[in-house]
Amino acid sequence: MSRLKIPLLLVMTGFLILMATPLLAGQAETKFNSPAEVVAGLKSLAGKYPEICRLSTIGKSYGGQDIQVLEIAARKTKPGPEARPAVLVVANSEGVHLPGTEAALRLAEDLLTAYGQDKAWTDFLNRNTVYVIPVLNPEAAGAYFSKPLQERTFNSRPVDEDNDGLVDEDGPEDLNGDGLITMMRVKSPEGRWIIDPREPRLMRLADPKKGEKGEYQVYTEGLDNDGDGQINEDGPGGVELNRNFPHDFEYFQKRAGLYPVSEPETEALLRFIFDHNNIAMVINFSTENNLLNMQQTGQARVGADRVRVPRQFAGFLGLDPDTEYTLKEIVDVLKSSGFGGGMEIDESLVATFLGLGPAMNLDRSDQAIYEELQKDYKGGLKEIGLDYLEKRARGVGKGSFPAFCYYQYGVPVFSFDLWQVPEPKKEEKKDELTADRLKSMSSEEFLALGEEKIAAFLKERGAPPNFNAAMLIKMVQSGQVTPARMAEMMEKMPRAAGAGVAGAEENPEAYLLAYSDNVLKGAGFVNWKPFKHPDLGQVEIGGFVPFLKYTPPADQLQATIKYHVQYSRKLMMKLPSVSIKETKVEKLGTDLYRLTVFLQNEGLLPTSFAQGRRALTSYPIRVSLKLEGKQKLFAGRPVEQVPFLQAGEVRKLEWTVQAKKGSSLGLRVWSNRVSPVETMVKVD
Ligand SMILES: [Ca+2]
Ligand SMILES: [Ca+2]
Ligand SMILES: [Ca+2]
Ligand SMILES: [Ca+2]
Repeated sequence: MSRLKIPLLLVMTGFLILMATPLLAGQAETKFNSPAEVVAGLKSLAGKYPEICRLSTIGKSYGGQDIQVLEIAARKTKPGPEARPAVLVVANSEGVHLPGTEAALRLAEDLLTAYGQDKAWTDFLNRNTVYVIPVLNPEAAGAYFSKPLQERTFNSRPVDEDNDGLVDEDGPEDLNGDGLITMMRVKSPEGRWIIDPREPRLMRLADPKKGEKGEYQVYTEGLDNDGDGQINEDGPGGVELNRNFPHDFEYFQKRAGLYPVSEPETEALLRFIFDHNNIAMVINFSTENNLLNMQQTGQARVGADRVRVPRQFAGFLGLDPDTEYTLKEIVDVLKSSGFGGGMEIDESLVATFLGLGPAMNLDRSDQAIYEELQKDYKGGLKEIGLDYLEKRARGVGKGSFPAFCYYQYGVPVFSFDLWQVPEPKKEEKKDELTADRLKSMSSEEFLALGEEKIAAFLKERGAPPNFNAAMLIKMVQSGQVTPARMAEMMEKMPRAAGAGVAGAEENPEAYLLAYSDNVLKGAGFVNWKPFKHPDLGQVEIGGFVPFLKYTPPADQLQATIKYHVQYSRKLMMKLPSVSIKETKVEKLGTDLYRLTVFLQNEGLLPTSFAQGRRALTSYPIRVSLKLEGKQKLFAGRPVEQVPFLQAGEVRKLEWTVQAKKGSSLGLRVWSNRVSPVETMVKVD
C-alpha cells in the first residue's frame, strides 16, 4: 500500500466510528466499547493511577489506528516493571470478539483498584507486571459500530481475493436498507442448497446421497459490482490476525496473510512479546477456550502411520533407514537411548523432529497441569450456568495467537471465549425413549415401555418399515436381542429415505434460531422477504443478524466477565515464585566452609512449561554466589543453573568456599520469568 492511502483510511475509519450504530433491538441494554472509547478509557485509567500504570503504543493497525498496551505495575519498587515476571492479557485477536475487550478492560480496572486496597494484590503488583492489550484488531472491532452492520474478522489490508487485478472491487451492499448485511437466497438450477424441511427459515446443503436435489443459491447480500457474474467475491480487507501468527501457519490462504506475521498488528504484538521476555503467562480473551478444548482445531493428523527415519539419525539410533516404523516405536527407541536430556518425548515431538509438521499436541506434563486447572474452572462455570460452553468450545487454531504462545513462546496460555449462544433448553420428557437410554436398558424395562412408545421412537429415528415395534418386542421377549444390541444395530442401519422431517439431522444453525426466537424475541434473525435484485432477478433477503454469536445480552455478559476476570486473577496468583527456603554453613576446616542452599518454587505452576524447554524459549533459574574481599570459591560454580523447578519442588545447591568466620556470602537468584531474590549468608 502506498503512503498516500493512509490518511484517507484514517479519515474513513474515523468517519465509521462516528456513525456508531444502535445495537441489536433485543439487546439494547448491552454496551460494548468502540475502539475509540477504549482508547479514551485507557487514557483516563492512566491519568487516574499514574503510580501503577502507564499507557503506550505497541504499533499501528494496517488502517493506522494505535494498538495500545496498558502496563500495570508498581513503578517505585525494584526491580522495575520490565524485569519482573509478567502476565500479558490480549483481547480481540479474533476481530469479531467484542466481549474479550470488555473483559480485558474490567481486569485492568480491577487490578488498578486493588492496588493499595488489597494486600495480596498490592504485593503482586510490587513484584509482577501485567500488560493489557484490549484491542488488537481495531478495524475489525470497529465494524460493530459501523453501518451497515457486518461481521468482520480481518484487518484493512486490501486483498484481491479473486485475482482479477482489481482490489476490493465487489463488496456487499445493504440492498433492503435494514442497516444489516444478511443473506440472499435465490432459486437456481445450479443451486446446491435447499430450504431445511424441519425449519423453513434455515438453509442447508442438499445431500445427493439422500436423493436431495439443490434448489437454491445462497449469497451474502449485495450486487455484482464489477459484472463478472460473481456476487461479493472481493470485498474490503484483509487478513485475519488470528491466522497470521507463526505456529502451524496455513500457506495459500489469503485470509491468513501472504506469510506469517505479514501484518502490522501481529508484528507489533510479537515484537512486544520478544522485547518483553519477562512474560511468563498469557491470558487471551478470544474465540478459543483452551481449558475446555485442548486440541488444536483443524489439526491435520500426522499423515503416515509408519515413517522412515532419515539415514543420519537411523544409524545413530540403531534403526534401519529402509524400514518403516510407527511413531510409537520411534518414541520407545528414543526413550531407551536416553536421547533428549530429560525432555518429554512423545509422538508429536518425533513428528516435529522428523519434519512431519509442527507440534500440535500439548506436552503431556503441561497437559496434566491444564487438566488440573480445568477441574476448578469447570466447577466455576457450572455454578454460573455456563457449563454449556464446553459443547462448542474451540481449541487453538492454525496460525492463531494462543497456538503461538504455547508452542513457540512456550509459556502457559489461557484462552477464554467468555460466552456463546446458549443451547436451547430441551424439554426432557422423562419417559421419552432415546438411543442412549435404550443402550442402558434391561429387557424388562424395554418391554415395560409398551408398543406405542417404541413405535414413536422408531418413527422418530426413521427406521425402515420392516423394523417395527411388534417385531422388536417379540425379539426381546424371546431373548434374541438385548436393548443394547438393538441400539447398536439401529446405529448401523441406514435411515429410510423420506423417513419424514423428524428423522432428519438437526440443522447446525438451529440453536442460533432457537436463541433468537426464545431469548431475543426474534431480534437475531431477519425473516426472508422477496426482493427484486438487479442482477439475479427475484430473490429473498433474510438470515441471521450479524454479530449474533458474539454480542450477548448484558445480563449474560456481566456474569461471565465477572467470573473470568476473577479466574484470570486466580491464574496470575499461580505464577512460579522461587525462594531460598533454607541455607546452611558447615565448617570443613580452617577458613573452609560448605554452603548449602535449598531453593523452592512456592508457586503453583512450574518455573517453565515443558513446551518452553522443547522450544528452547524457557529460562533456567540462575543462582550466583557473590564473594567479597579474600573469599574464594573452592568447589562449585560462581553461577549455578537450575533448568526448572516444578510447583513446590525443592532443589539443593552446594558450594565450598574459603572465607573468614564472621564474613558474609552474597546469594542472588534470578531468571527472566521469576522474581529475583537476594540474601546474605553469615559464615560462622
Ligand atoms: Ca478483485
Ligand atoms: Ca478484497
Ligand atoms: Ca440488509
Ligand atoms: Ca462481482
